[in-house]
Amino acid sequence: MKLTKMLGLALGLALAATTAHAQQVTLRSADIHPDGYPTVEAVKYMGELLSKSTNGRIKIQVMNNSVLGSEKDTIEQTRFGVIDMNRVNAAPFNNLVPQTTVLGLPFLFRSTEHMHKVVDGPIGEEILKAFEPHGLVGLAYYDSGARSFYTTKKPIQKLADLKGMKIRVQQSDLWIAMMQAFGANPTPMPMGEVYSSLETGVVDGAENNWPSYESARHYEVAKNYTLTQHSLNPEILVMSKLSWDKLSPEDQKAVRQAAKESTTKMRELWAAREKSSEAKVRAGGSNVIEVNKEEFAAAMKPVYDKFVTDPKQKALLEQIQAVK
Ligand code: BDP
Repeated sequence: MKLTKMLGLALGLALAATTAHAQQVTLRSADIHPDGYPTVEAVKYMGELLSKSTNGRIKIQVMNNSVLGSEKDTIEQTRFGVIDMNRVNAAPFNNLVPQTTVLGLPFLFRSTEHMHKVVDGPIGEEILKAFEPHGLVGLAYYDSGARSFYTTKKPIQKLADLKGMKIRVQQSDLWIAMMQAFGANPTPMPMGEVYSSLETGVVDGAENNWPSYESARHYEVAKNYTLTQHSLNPEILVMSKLSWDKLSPEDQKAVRQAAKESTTKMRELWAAREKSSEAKVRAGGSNVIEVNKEEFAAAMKPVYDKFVTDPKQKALLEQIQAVK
């Protein structure tokens, strides 16, 4: 065989191999939440869209219920390509991708609408791009509502009640500093350990949105839910850069498109779940407490001083605040 013919044959085989490879892909996506939780259902929906747009070539397998580990662990596995996709709250990304920190700042967003405008616009885009140097591709933001405190024994009725209380926080320096500014004693731990920690008194309380408070059954052991609504930190859907790089540019486009469309679905699912979770915990006997949020917000200056330091961050914060 002539060399050129041999080369042609080899090239042909190689191409066939890549096409065959590109033909069937199942992306494994991690989530700590159970079936039916909006984030889980939104990624499943994204999988349906993606399967449709690629004629069944690319599928998503959602591996939820923490089967792949805690959020911190799955973030590492996603960076190393062991997991292809991951839906995690912005907080556990804070230390790895500092640009995400701004999203969780206490009392930053005036409303869900304000948060949507920020993440849907150029600021949101810029923060998603910041994942790439860390082995991750930012795909979409999902709603996570407002986070509020809940406690097992002493109800929080005013800021001073938090003094010295052991409060579980997500594994993020921002969240540790925030709890300190509230006067509490922060105890960082993965979500999966919170129920038993509340039950056994390792912590006096935690904080989360209505759906997580309900679905993780924390309301069974921490009956006082205080509506501080201190942060509207969104969820973020990412893909492993290693998995991403294996896709053709067209398939990457299809993934982005499906992720984007799933956001709309997520917002509908979220709005409904917030209501049903709230109704469920109220019916379950939770003591829901209204507070003067201004008093809590006024204590947050040290958090802003610590995390918004350089001129770039200050400018970003001002841009966010200026979004109408
Ligand atoms: C929930 C988020 C989840 C976080 C959890 C937590 O959906 O990603 O892990 O809070 O507090 O609202 O750890």
